[in-house]
Amino acid sequence: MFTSQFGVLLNKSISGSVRCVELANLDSDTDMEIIVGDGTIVSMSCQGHLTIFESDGTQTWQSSDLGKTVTRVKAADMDGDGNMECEFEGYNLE
Ligand SMILES: [Ca+2]
Ligand SMILES: [Ca+2]
Repeated sequence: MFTSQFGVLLNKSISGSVRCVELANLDSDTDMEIIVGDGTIVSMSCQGHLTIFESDGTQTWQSSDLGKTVTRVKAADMDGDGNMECEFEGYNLE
């Protein structure tokens, strides 16, 4: 299953350089979603996004520019309400 999902990822392009990947079942169906954090340095400042793909490779969501290079992303039900949350870490050059 994981080999197939990463195979899908390798055939996708993302605006920035891929920095981190998380697999999580965000919508509680039968498939894992793929959460990708990216980052790019533009004019001595960092840009980055979180992008979510379905397990078949369909992009379903992308954040606006987070103003950081995303270095870590984690998905979990952090408040115990049954819905998944995502947290990320990132850095800028300042
Ligand atoms: Ca799912
Ligand atoms: Ca939750």
